[in-house]
Amino acid sequence: MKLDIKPEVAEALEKGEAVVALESTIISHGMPYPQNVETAVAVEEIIRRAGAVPATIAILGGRCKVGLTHEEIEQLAQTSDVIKTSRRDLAYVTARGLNGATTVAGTMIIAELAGIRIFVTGGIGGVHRGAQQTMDISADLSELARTEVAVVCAGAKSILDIGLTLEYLETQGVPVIGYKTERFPAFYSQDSGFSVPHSLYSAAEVAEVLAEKHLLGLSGGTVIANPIPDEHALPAEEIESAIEESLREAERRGIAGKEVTPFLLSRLGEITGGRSLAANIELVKHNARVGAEIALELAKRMKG
Ligand code: PSU
Ligand code: MN
Repeated sequence: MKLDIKPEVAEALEKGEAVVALESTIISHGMPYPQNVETAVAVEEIIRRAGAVPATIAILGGRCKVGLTHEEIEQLAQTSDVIKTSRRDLAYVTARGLNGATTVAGTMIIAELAGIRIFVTGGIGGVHRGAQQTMDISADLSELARTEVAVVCAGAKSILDIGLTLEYLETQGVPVIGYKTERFPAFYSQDSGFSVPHSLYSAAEVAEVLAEKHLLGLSGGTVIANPIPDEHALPAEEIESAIEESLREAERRGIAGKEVTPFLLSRLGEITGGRSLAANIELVKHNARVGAEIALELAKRMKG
């Protein structure tokens, strides 16, 4: 298998220490340069300072990399030949020796292969608005149904249909846990208007549920929904009007398939004058802190 686990990560996994996976589509397609590199590096640093080992995941020259060097992160952030890689793209990208930035789905697959159980990102993909017609439902959701990795995120962006996204996760049996909240967060704001089925109030409680799920032999992932800190949240009305404007533009320009999410993210950044990007960076950092804590608690349980 074309799997390269960075020595530092391999050693931590071997010893049963806390490791946190990170995705790379957020670097290549989710944020502009140079904020993408700065954020990727800062997030790794937060995880390290919390006492866990970060493992940013991507495909370079056809090899699945678990843990990147600073130069590799820079390469991903700057080159345009990086393919957004979800489940359907993975074998093509590795067989052809290409460079791929992994989505939530792609990252979960490689994290599971490496034996990593906790993964931190900004937001998961979901059921797009109008999916009744377009059938645009992110492969992240079906991955959550099958691959046993817990994803710490700030919910899903309201460029999506959050209600349908939650329905889909329920049908697929994916636990959605509100972290210190009873509301499902909407990425830039703390409340999507939907409640979460379950809430937990400490990293230890989350680790306990993940361990129990594993013991029960329940395959599939878990969504840990961690709202953006209040001081960094954007007013829901402001972001909603920016979202509607970007959605109309995407439709007018015939943007479809895997281009939709990157297009909407970059248009939102422009319309909000960078405020959506600033919020995005803060929520990812917050997720990193929480994800590291959960990974540490999980490691403790596995050892004890
Ligand atoms: N949501 C964000 N930022 C992102 C993404 C989603 O707020 O960068 C990326 C993630 O990598 C996610 C992917 O897995 O977009 C979903 O893309 P699609 O909707 O094409 O499945
Ligand atoms: Mn899609």
